[in-house]
Amino acid sequence: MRHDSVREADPAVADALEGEIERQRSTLQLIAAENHVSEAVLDAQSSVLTNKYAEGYPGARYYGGCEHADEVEQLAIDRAKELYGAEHVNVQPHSGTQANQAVYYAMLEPGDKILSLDLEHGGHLSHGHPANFAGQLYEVEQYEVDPETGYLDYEGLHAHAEEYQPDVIVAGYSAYPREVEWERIRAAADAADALMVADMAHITGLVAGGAHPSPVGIADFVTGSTHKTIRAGRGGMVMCDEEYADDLDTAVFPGGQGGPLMHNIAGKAVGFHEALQPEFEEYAEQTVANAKAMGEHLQEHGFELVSGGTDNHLVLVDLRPSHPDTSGGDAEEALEEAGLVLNGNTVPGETRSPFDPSGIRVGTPAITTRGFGEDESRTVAHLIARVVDAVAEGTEDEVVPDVRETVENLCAEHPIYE
Ligand code: DSN
Repeated sequence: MRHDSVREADPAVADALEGEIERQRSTLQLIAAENHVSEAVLDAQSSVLTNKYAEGYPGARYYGGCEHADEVEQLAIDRAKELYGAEHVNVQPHSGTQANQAVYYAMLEPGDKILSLDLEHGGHLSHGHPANFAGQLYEVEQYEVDPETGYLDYEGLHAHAEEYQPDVIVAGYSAYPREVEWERIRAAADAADALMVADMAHITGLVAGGAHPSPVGIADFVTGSTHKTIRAGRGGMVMCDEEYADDLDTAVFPGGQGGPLMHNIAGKAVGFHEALQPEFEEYAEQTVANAKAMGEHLQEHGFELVSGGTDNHLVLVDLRPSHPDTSGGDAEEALEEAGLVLNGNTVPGETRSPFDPSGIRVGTPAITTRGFGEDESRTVAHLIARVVDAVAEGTEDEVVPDVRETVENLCAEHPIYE
C-alpha cells in the first residue's frame, strides 16, 4: 500500500502515512477501541465524496448534485437497520461522542439530569465527566461497579435512579469487560421515568455478530461509533424508534453538525455490508474467545482481572495486587517498545491518577481481524506478562528486544495491508 500522489505532492505527509502503515503492520494493536478496516472501507473513506456537501438527509438536501450521496447514505441506513433491527438510524454523527451529544441535545434541556457510570469504573467522558460538555451542561450523578465483584451494581443503580430521578440513564461502557444486562437498566430507567441511552460504541461489532445481547428495542436510543469492533471506519451513529426520529435528526443536523462527512458514511455503508456477511459472526465470536483465552493466561500468570474475567472483547488488568510498584503508564510504555500497543487504564477504586493509572486495558478486535486465534492470543498474553514482569524487575533492556522480535514474527505470519 503506497501513497504515490501524496508522496509527489507532500513527502512529509507521505512519510508519516507510510510510517503509520508500517507501524500497524509490524506491531500488535491491543487498544480495545481500535481495529483494522478492510481495504474496501479505506477506499470508500478516501473517495471523492469528501468533496460533496450534502446538508440534510437522503431525498431532502439543501444542495444540488446529491444523488450519489443519497444512494450511499441510504445504503448505510438500510444496512444498519438490517444489522441491528432498528426502526430509525442516523449515520451522520462524526463520532460516538457526537452521537451522544445529538441524543442529549434532542431530549434534554441544560440542567436536566443524567445518571451514568463513573469514568474510573468504565464509563466515558461524554457520559457526563466534568471536563466534557455533558458534565458542564447537565446535572450528573454517577453509578459504580460493585467494588467486590467488578460487575455492574444493578440493584444500586436501580435505587440510585429512584432517588435521583434522572431524565436519562446512560448505559454502555468503554472499559467494562462483562455482558451488560440491558433489561435491568431499562427497569431502573422505568422506575425513574427516565429515558435510557445505550452507548454500545465498544461492542457494535459484537452485537452485530451476535456475540453480545443487543440493546436495540430495549433502550430508547442506541448510540455508537463505527470504527471499533464493527470495523466500518471512523464515525458514529444513533438508532431509535420512529417516535424520536424527527427530534434526533434535527439534533444532528442542523442542531449539532453541518455537512455530513459523506466519504465516512460511504465507509460505514461498506463496513455494514461486510458485517452482514456470515463470516462476521465468526469474527465476533473469535474476538470474544480470544479475550477469554488472553484473560485466562494472564490470570494463570498471577495477574488480577477486574471482575475476574471477560465476556467481551477486552480484559481490564488491575496491576496493583501482582505488580504494586508498576503503574499502567510504565507498563504501557514498555509494552509499546516491545510492539504491544495498548493503554494504561483507570480501574475501579483507582489510587493513582488517570494520567498514570493502576491498570492496563487489553483488547482483541484488531488482532482477531489479523487472524489471531486463541493460541496466538495466549502467546500475546505471555508476552505482555514477560514485559510487565521485566518492568517490575528492572530487566527491560534484556526482555523488551526479545519480545519485540517475537511480535514482529507474529505480525509477519499474519500480515495486513499487503
Ligand atoms: N477512546 C475510546 C476508547 O479508547 O475507549 C472511547 O471513545
